[in-house]
Amino acid sequence: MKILLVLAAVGLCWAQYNPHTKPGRTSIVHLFEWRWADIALECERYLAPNGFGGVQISPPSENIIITNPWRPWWERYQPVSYKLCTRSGNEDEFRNMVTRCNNVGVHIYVDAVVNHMCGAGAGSGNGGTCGSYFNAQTEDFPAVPFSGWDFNDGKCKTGSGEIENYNDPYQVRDCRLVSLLDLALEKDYVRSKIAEYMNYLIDIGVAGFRIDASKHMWPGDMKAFLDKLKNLNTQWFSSGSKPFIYQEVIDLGGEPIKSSEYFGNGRVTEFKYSAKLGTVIRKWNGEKMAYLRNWGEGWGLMPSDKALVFVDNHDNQRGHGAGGASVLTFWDPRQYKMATGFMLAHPYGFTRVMSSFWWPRDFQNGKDINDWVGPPSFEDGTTKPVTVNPDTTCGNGWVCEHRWRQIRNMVIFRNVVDGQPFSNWWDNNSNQVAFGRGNKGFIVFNNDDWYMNINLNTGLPAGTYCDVISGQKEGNHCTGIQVHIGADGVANFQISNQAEDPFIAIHVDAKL
Ligand code: AAO
Repeated sequence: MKILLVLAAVGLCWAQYNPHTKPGRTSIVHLFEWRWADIALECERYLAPNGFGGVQISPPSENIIITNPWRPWWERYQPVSYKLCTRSGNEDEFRNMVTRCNNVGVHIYVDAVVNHMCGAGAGSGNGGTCGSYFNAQTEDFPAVPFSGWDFNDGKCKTGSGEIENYNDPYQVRDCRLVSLLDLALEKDYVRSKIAEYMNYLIDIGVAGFRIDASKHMWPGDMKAFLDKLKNLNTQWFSSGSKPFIYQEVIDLGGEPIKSSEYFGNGRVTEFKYSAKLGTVIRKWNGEKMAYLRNWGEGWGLMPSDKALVFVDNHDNQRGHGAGGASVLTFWDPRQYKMATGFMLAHPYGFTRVMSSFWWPRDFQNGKDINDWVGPPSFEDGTTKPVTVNPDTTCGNGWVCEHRWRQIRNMVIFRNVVDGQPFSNWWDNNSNQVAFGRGNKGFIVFNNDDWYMNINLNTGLPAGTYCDVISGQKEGNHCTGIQVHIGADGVANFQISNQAEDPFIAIHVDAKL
């Protein structure tokens, strides 16, 4: 019995579900393809003042430079070494970003690409973003170093060496994902090199990792390199803090590999959340918002304390990974804001907000032929800075969804209602729904095609509140709709189906 308890305690110690965001900060934002210099500025001028807990950054490790097509965003998922220079910046800029963000209480989460190196057809030369030599054909990466011994070629049993069938877990773990050279994670040497890379980042001060392509690694092999990780840097984190781990596993059901196999290592990306919430808000397949009453585990999603959730990610917003037409993105702003508002108001999961760049989307025969287009850049391929317009939106092709008033204010809403129970659900059996978070916040949606006029019990103290969707509280006045709550906690809500944003959100920090 004693031994069992000790084992259980050890298990809990290394499995990392806690994002270590500062108290009262409950979401992170993926600043996809941003430069380190811009992220440092954004932490100081925007993320910290608005209560964001952290930033998921694009992979910082040296990658191959691809020129055909011209500098696609996905070249960064083809590492050639673990040196820290990429289109986002060099190591000095990386360190500067981590320090400055941590100093204002915004933590950095690294996208770690450790399942593989570059594609088999990547050739050879000094074509990495730090100028490192590599040879994809001989599987030689001297800047790590990795050599042919460190890859899975012998282990993969398919004729092509590629993953041919997702119904065979051995192929998925031991063969190449879209020709990417598959590291032999059963080898202690390979595990040690990966841990060395991650520990280097931990020492610099990062708070955790998104682990790319986790489905393509055996959970036990991942545990082996995660067990080698240090505690977080005590300059910013309390002693004994372990890095936050969230594993990218696409499990929409229908394949033998399940997200649950990875729960022992940390959190897992919940792709069903993205696909299903999009379907509901779009009202496809007979779905309606009333069905969201038992959103979460009740919908077959993984346990809330294991889930990393999002409305869209950098893959599925452009048809990569488990794309699917139901996924909502900034291209459908009205529905996107509603979905993001719902996600941030609802207690399920740890939330990640997407922040994208614009690209010339062009559907031909149902497929976006420009799904590869990289971040806004100059002719020489360097990434353009993020500029900020007078109205606080971004320029230079950066979409900055996280700066949209409705989304930013819902990030704050989530912080205000943190720890409060899901309460006072109401629905009209169609697409008008409302719910609260204890006595701290309340949100109402009208996704029907008719006017909404309803008295609802909010659970909030009496008073006048400012809707943080149509506006916000500024000083002592409200730039948006005002909501009057009576002594009984009841308020009247009227939302036109024609409204720019057909939802209203109030919380105790926006009380007038
Ligand atoms: C590029 C080129 C390739 C070339 C390669 C090497 O596009 O043609 O062979 O370089 O030269 C990104 C890009 C890739 C890019 C790669 C490397 O997306 O296009 O390849 O960088 O530059 C799988 C993985 C998942 C992965 C996702 C894209 O399981 O881990 O594919 N995501 C991560 C990153 C991603 C990155 C990589 C991994 C690689 O986020 O940005 O790739 O580092 C099924 C499986 C999924 C599988 C998808 C797609 O999904 O379940 O596990 O994701 O297929 O293959 C229904 C099903 C759903 C199914 C889906 C699609 O929805 O319900 O389960 O259909 O069939």
